[in-house]
Parts: sequence; structure tokens; C-alpha cells
Amino acid sequence: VLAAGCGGGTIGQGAGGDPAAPPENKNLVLMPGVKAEPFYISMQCGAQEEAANLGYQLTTQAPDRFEAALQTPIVTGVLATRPAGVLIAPTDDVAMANPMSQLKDAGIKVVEVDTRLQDESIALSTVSSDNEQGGVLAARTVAELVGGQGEVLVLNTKAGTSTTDARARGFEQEIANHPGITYLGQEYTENEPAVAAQKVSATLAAHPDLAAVFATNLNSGEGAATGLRNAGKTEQVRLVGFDASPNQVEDLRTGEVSALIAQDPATIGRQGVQQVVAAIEGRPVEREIETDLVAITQADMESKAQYFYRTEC
Ligand code: T6T
Repeated sequence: VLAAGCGGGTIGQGAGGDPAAPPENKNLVLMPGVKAEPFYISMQCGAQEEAANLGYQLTTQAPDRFEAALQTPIVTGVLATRPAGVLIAPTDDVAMANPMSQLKDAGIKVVEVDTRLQDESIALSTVSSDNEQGGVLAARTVAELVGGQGEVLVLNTKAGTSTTDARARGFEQEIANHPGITYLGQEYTENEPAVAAQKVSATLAAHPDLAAVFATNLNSGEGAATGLRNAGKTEQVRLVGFDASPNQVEDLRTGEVSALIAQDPATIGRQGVQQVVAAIEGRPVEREIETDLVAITQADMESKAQYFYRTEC
């Protein structure tokens, strides 16, 4: 199999090659979990900037929905173009192992950004927030907002999403330390805002005294806010959401959201590029890199505007 983009020169580069000789293939591909979504757009901005700094070209390819069945053919297509390295947010912690291992077997350097596989032998590095700790932080924030009393729901996205599973796990562990809180368990939204809104309505019908909702990501948070608005319950129910999209930030400003746990996706993108380039150039790579999380409330939102996500670079 010939490597595309290696016209006339040496094919091998990076680890195992001559570290003094610059690699000829300087193409990187970023594969976010879903297209046109502020978390991943912000990640792309950071990644593009860092790739340009380091003299690499970075393109982005993402599925229309956060779904392994849609991301798999994208990975297969990228494989055929033989980039030197990829940054990928696997949409399922098991189903994406097979397509990603094909990248690795082809000698392409693989770095995970945001989400990860259960199989730790495929990616060289994983750059993400401490999602479990983020769930703990969300639980403490919820407990404080409701004065340690009342019924609480978690809106998760899709089982098999490593990040949101970890957030829900951290939340469940911490909320158990608050005996006045009745934990209603978690509902899955399939990462669709409309499903999130509908799960909130259904929960309110069964639990009219619902005190709080923790939404484990952007789409479930935006959908939960819609569900509360539709039911006229934004004053009664405290909503804490992961991420900081423009809609989420606007809902925080109006008080319909009580707190946001923002990530630092631009830094995830930048660090991901640094790691994949280190691998390509035969330098040491860090297996795990953790980026910041910050809780934002209406009271401190003006001083934390640098954490708001972007919709363009
Ligand atoms: O919360 C982020 C990301 O961390 C998660 O893995 C999937 O959902 C988001 O992209 C937000 O929609």
C-alpha cells in the first residue's frame, strides 16, 4: 500500500525514523464527535491554531449526529488518505475500537480528544477534562442550590459515551452523600435536545416537585431548559448543565440555568495537536493530559467569559 502525499521521498517518519529529519507528511485530521457544535468548534479553533504554529495542515471531518455508525465511515475515508496523525473523539467507547485500530495498524498516529475508548492500546495519548470529577462538582453544586433537599434527575446522553458516562458516575457517587436528596436516576437523551425536553416533561408529570436536573452535556442541557420553559418550571427547578454554548450562557444570564460546568475545548485541541506531532516526530508523548473544568454561575459569569464556547474561529 502506497502512502498518499509522500511523493518521491522517504515514506517512513516519526517514531523509529531519524528524529533529526523532519517528516514529509504533515497532514493531520481532527474527527470530532459531531459537526457544527460549539464544544467541537472551539476544539477545532485550538487545534488549527496549534497545527499552524507547528507547520502542519489540519482538516476536520465530523458526522451529522453523535453516532458510531456515522463516524465509522468517516474514519475509513480518512484512513484511505493516510494522514500522519489523527485527533479523534470516539462516539462510542467500544464500537469505535475496530475502525480506530485500522488507523493505528496503518502507522497513523492516533490521539483521543475528549472521549476515549475502553481499549487503551490504540491511542497514544488522551486529552480530556476530568469528567468524573466534573460530575462530582455538578452534584455538589446541585446539593447547594436545593439546600440539600428534594428530587433530582440526571439527563445523560448515550450509553457508551465515555465522558458523559463518567460525569453521571461522579454525580451519582457524590449525590449519595446528601441524605436529604432523592436521586431519581438517569434518563438518556440520545444527545437530542428534543428528547431531553421530552424527558424533563415526563419527569415533571410523575414528580411535580422536582427540585433539580443535572444535564451531562450541551444538547441535553439546552433541551432540558426548553423542557422546563415549556412546563413553566424554570423558577422551581434548578438546572445545572455541563458545557457553555451561547444558548446555555444566555439561559444562565436569564436565570433559567443556575450553573454551568465549562470545559476548555480549545486547550484540548491544542494539546491534542502537540501530542500527535510529538508522536509523528519521534518525541515522547504523554499518555494522559487533563484540562481544566470550571463552574460558572450568574454571579461570576462576566469574569469567566473566556470559558464560553465559540461558534466560529
Ligand atoms: O460535552 C461535550 C463533550 O465533552 C462530550 O463528550 C459530548 O458532548 C459535548 O460535545 C457537548 O455536546
